[in-house]
Amino acid sequence: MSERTLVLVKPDGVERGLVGEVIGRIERKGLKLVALELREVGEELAKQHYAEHDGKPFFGSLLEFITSGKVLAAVVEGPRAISAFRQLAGGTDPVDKAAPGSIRGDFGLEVQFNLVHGSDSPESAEREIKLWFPEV
Ligand code: DAT
Ligand code: MG
Repeated sequence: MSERTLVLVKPDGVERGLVGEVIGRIERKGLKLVALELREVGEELAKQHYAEHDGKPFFGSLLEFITSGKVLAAVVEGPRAISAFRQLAGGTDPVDKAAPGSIRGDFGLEVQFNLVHGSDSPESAEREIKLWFPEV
């Protein structure tokens, strides 16, 4: 059974030229790109995307960061795509949680600058895909 997930290469990943690296890993895993767009993220979209973190101490800096530069947004599809991409990404903290071999484990150092986003559940995926790609 196929499912869809929302993937972002965040401003640090775009700035560092890691878009090709991330897309390459997604494709080599066997997942399919359904939609792909390089875009700037406004305050409103940022707030809605990260709504679950509203009120946490890092919420302000998270919004500032995600709106600080271009983001590559993608809808990715395949069997167990949500877990498959979360595994490719690695844990949230690139040093303590993300294993070497994962995107965050290979390229990240700080939790805020962890390069990629992937939806964490079917409910999140549906909500986030509607938010970023209402036409898909
Ligand atoms: P994930 O991106 O692995 O789903 P999350 O949803 O818990 O992680 O958090 C969203 C983003 O917020 C995360 O990618 C980086 C940032 N973040 C999380 N915890 C943080 C913390 N303790 N300090 C600073 N930024 C944090
Ligand atoms: Mg999350």
